[in-house]
Amino acid sequence: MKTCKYSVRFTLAVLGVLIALTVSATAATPVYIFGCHDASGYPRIEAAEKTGWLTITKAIGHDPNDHSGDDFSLYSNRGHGVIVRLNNGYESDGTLPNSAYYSNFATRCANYVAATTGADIFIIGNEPNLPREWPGNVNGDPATGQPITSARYQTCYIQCYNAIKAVRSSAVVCPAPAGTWAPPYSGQGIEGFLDYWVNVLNGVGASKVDALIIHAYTHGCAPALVTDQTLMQPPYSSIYYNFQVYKNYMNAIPTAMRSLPVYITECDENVECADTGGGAPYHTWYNSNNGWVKAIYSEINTWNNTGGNQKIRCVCLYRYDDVGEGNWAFGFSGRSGVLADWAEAMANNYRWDTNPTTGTLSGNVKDGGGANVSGATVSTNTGGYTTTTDGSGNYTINNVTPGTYNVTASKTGYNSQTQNNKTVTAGQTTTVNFTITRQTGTISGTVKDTNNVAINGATVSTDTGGYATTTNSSGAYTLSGVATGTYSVSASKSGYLTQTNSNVTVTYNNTTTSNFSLPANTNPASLSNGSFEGGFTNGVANSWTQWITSGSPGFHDETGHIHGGSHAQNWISNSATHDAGIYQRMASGAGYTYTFSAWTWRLGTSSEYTYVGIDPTGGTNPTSGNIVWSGSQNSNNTWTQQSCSATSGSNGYITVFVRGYAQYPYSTMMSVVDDAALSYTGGSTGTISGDVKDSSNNPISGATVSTNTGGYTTTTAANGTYTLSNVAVGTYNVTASKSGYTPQTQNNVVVTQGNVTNCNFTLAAGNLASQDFEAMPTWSSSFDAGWGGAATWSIVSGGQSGNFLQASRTSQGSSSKVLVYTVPSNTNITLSVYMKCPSYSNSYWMECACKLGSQTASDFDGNAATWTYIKKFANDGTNGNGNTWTQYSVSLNTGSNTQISVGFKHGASGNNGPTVGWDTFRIN
Ligand SMILES: [Ca+2]
Ligand SMILES: [Ca+2]
Repeated sequence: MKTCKYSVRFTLAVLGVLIALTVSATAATPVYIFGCHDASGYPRIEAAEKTGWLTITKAIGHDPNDHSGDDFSLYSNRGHGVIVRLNNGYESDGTLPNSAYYSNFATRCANYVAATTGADIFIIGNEPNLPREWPGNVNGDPATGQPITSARYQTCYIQCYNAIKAVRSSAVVCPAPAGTWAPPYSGQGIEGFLDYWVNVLNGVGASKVDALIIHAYTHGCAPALVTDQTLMQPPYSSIYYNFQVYKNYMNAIPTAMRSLPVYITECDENVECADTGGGAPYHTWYNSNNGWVKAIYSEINTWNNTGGNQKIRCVCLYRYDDVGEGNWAFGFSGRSGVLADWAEAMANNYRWDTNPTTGTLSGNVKDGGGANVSGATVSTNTGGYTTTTDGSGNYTINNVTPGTYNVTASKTGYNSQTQNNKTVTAGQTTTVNFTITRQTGTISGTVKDTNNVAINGATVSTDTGGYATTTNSSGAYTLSGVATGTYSVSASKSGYLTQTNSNVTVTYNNTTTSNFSLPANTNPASLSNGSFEGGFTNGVANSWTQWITSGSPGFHDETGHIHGGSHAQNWISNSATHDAGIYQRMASGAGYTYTFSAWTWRLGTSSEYTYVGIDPTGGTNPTSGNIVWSGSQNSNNTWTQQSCSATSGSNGYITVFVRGYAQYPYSTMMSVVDDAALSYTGGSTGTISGDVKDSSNNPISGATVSTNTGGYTTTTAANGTYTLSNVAVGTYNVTASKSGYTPQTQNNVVVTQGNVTNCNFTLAAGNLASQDFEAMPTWSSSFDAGWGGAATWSIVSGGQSGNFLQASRTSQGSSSKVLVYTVPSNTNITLSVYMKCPSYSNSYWMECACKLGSQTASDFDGNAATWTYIKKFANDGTNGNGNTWTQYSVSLNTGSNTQISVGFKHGASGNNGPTVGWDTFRIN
């Protein structure tokens, strides 16, 4: 044997910028054979006007509680096929973990697949016959680490396959490719690479292999090496030394797997070709458009078009990203010659499906406003084809039998649309786009104050969708044409506190009533433009309104007689009497004692009088008896400051007045006012407001917010906000709480008169229920099967934390205990428990399971199939966990149930069984 080919892998945050979405994205199946290792090469494939294949390596570890995944829909939505290689880790971590953790790795693989969108082809590990892929290896020394024998690989693979299929039956799960040309490691029980690969396939069996993965290369960059027939030396004397090695693999595929898809996920020119002209780094890829890439794809295209050959769906060039190790560089993204060679190769329409029998339906769904609609169902009238749109409103249905279809897009809350007589042709994509319009309803109601008096001109608006209107003189409003859905509706008006009604649900063609009762504003009034420096409109200072009850004085911007600044307000009659002035109405809480003052100046005679006044009820009639006036002032040609005081009521407004009264018709009767001011004392209430969020910064609606004294309490709106108004001035401890969260209290929240104190909360998710087994719980029910003896249940020290629940027995039998917990309905919950169980050669079972509703231990014994296992150990299944405390969990939705039953079981047949333990049970 001349050289051994092996590949080195790296930890790569290839997709660190992608955000995991919960939308479903249909994986794509490109018809062309082009591709590369690493997702970032896709623009090159698109530049060739092709869709292609992207191989992506992920190190996912083996934490069974890690539920993270990836969103590859960026690529699948563009029609690219995504092949994800699932590694435990790299280098000494091993492509598979130590065999003690195969079960955990299988759970982690299933978790990853369940949380991943835009990909449906998954490879379990990589080149496991190579020592540098073994867990614990030191620099690939075969004397180190735990060898991944063919038998070990099969054990791990079958667990992974079963776990993945349980969460996504449509996933395509593939055994790892072999490390091509690797020697046998007889001392470690590792066969030659081809025997190893075939033994894995035969050992796993055709029922658990969905596709096949191959790695093939040349030993150099000459294009002739692609078809070179040189053979290796013994013991591999029938194996090709260059790319033709792929035929060794193809010819070795077990008969039962001869119809499966085959993917070549690594292919390069190998290190002998490194163009070392400039020294390190030594490139795997020779930077030349010498036809090597064209030869590779031509070779596979020839294979696919020959006789009944098993189709090879892609060759992914290894690798696009410009990464390396030591002196070696493996990427070709910076190799312009290789890129040109690849582009010219892709100009060929090499298809793996050389005789397509089906076509594709694809398109987009928008709403009437042109926005993409995700989650819309697109289906055909015949053939049963259906899918849902992704987060961008796009859909693709592959493998559609050619014919003519009526295609319908529909979604709850929308009027569906059908496009008739759409023709699907083999090997082609038929584009069918849709516009579906929202179904609408109406929200109507009234806005009144807390005295049940209509509020005219209040603004009513929704939190989303931009629906808004104002109330009429009866306080009534109607929002029509509102898209169906649930809204938070707010009513607001100056002088009042804004009120929000959450969870207002609009249904198709129906009217939903949402009424408001607005408390008056609690803040003190604030005077605007008291300096009269803020501009004039038609002679009247901005923010002020003129009033005239007799005569017809003219109002002007006074620039000659000024108390401060350069402007003042005047009103003048010539040889005529008048009673006139200006007023300003302001929102105000109740209980404030206001002092309104202004500097006044008069020209004329002693018959010209000025006054200032306050209407504490907010009226605008200058003759109202509600107005508290100052004394009069009639000193000529003199600035005097006049003032008055009044206490505001609960109308929500006060009005301040300035009056000039010309009693006799002298030649020029002129009043001037400047530097008006409003101050206050008193007021006795303020406001506490803020929001309640969870630890992910998402709003928590329906949380209760209350004070420790005074009885102030409210609940948060849909956006998590709350307002406690009319809170007596003082210091409070404010608590926010909601089921499922740990309550939080903010101490020493100070409320000052008329002011809003902000008080926000972040609530940590808390346990819905817990059982620490520090003492024997009060069991809801217990059961011992009639055919044997009872187990011994005890609380002993040495638990995962503190004490734990131990079960043992002195004879055969099956014993169950059940705890019933109260849970909220329609809520996603996770049950977790720590268990320990030794492996045991004779018949036994040790279980923890749950079932919604109030159930008995007898039901757990007799109807275990209707229970959901959190974990089960048995001699003929998962045989213990090394007697090591390990956490197991299961998640479910409570639906209409308000109780859940949790069962603990210990049994053995014909012997005593092992001694087992449970600890730290949680419902979150
Ligand atoms: Ca002024
Ligand atoms: Ca404990």
